[in-house]
Order: sequence, then structure tokens, then C-alpha cells
Amino acid sequence: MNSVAAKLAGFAAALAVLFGVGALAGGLLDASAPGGDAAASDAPAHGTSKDDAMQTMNQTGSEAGGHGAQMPVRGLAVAENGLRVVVDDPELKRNETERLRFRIVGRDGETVRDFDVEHTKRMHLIVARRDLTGFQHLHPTMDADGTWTTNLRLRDAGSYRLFADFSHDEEPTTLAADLRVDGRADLQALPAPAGTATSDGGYEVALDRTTATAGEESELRFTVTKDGLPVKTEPYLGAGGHLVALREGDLAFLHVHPMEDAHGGEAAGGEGSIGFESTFPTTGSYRLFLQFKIDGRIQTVAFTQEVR
Ligand SMILES: [Cu+2]
Repeated sequence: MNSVAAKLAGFAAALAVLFGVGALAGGLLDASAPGGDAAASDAPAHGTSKDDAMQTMNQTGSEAGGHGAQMPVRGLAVAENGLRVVVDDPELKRNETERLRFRIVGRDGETVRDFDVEHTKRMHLIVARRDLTGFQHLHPTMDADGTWTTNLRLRDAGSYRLFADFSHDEEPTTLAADLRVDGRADLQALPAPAGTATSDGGYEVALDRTTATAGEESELRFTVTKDGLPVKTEPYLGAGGHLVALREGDLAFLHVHPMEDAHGGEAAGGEGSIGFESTFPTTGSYRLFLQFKIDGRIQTVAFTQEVR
């Protein structure tokens, strides 16, 4: 473990913070101070408005009637809520499919094996490169001893952030760790905000607005079309769509769910439209990763969101 830590020391071990948003009513944790430090040495040069006060964002608003709004910030680091993520071997070969193994370990040193089902799964694994390219959302399987395993292929060299998103004892938790692919990282600047983007399966997706105000609840509405015609998405993870937002620079993590999540996953606003309620905690640039399902296939599309 120490040698692993040493290998990773030269890489950005940026602080990351989880903000659960949306319909995760109940069972949310209080804000806890995230650990870690941000030496984002291989972060993209783009981006000027690094926030200073991200960790202390603390929403104390009332429970705004069901879904939407509220969500205390959850600290995001290797350890949180007495739990930590232990990755077997965080070094992967470039562009090769490898078995990634990790465990969640409790305060007592025991590997956690009992996880709650959240969004139809017991473990959600998000991986993204430091420059917010290479997004993946995976669902590993757990062995009897508590080891989670998934195939993972990282296409490009560089430092990646892994987020293990789960609930244990009804406490939603997201732990982060770094992965590394050897080689010279050719980091990309964050794309400029654009109102439309094409999913990896060729669907046109429009985002109704690409700016938001920090600390204010905003609705993000995505419309999916094909050849100019609206397309209705199929249920995915118990909802009309799945949205993860990562903040540029520190890769703070927002897990946002559709407003209708609590009511059985009907997409908001009718055909081809998926609505989310989100409160971006700070100014900065965020990359939104929307996933939805059509004809049994998961589509992924990304947008840049400016928060002022
Ligand atoms: Cu998932």
C-alpha cells in the first residue's frame, strides 16, 4: 500500500467532494470535512476560476418537499464515514482490458460486504481522466470476500479518478482513489459550453442552458432527438436518465438524479426530455455526463456547464 501511495505521489491527489443531489431524500450524511490535498500537477491548464472554498459548502436549507434540492455535501476522498477504498493495483496498462479489483474497508479493518441497493445496484463505479475525458460508469461484481471486480480499459495515458459510489448502513458514500496509466498524458482542454452534443450512439442531445448560478437550484433539461424527432428514453437504473457532474480541476463529484426518480423513474416533461434538479456548490466549469438508455443500449453524452 505504501509503495502504491509512493508511486502515486507524483500525481495529482486532488481533493474531491461529493455532493449528492436530487431525489436522494433521507439517509443523507452531514457534511464531513474531506481530506486530501490538491496538487493538480497534471490537471489541464484550462480553467481559471479554481474555487477556494469548495469543502465548506454546506447546505443547510430545509427539506424542500421531497425531491430536489437538498443535499449536504459529502466529503470525497479515499476515506469517509469510517470507510476507505483499497484498490488492488491502481496501475493499468494503456488501452488494455484489465481486471480492476478493490474493496471497501471499515474502521475495524474488515472488508465491508453488505451494501444497500441504490439505483438498482450495490456499487456504482465512475472513472474519468483528470481532464474529464474517458468517462466510464461501471457496475462491478462482488466476490464472497467483499472484493469488487470489473473489467476496465483505459484508453489513454494519464491519471484517472475512480469513484466508488455506494450505500452502506443506509449511508450513501462516495470514495475516490487514483488510477494511473503509464505514458505521456496528452491532456485535453475542457470543451467550451455548447447547447447540443451527440451521444456515443448517435443521438442528438440538447441541454436547455449551459450556465447556472452557484448555490442556486437549477433545472437541467436534456432533450433527446434522432433525425429531428424526439426520442423517449427507457428506464435506466430506475430512472429516466443518470447524470454525473464533475468539476474541472479537483474533480468534485455531483451525482444528480432526475426529479421523478422517487416516483418510479418516469422521465420528466414527456417524450425525449429528461429533467434534473441540481445545485452547483461553487463557481467553475463542470462537465456533465448524461447517460440514458434507448433500444437497450446505454448512451453517454457530455456537456460543459459554466457555473457563476
Ligand atoms: Cu451505476
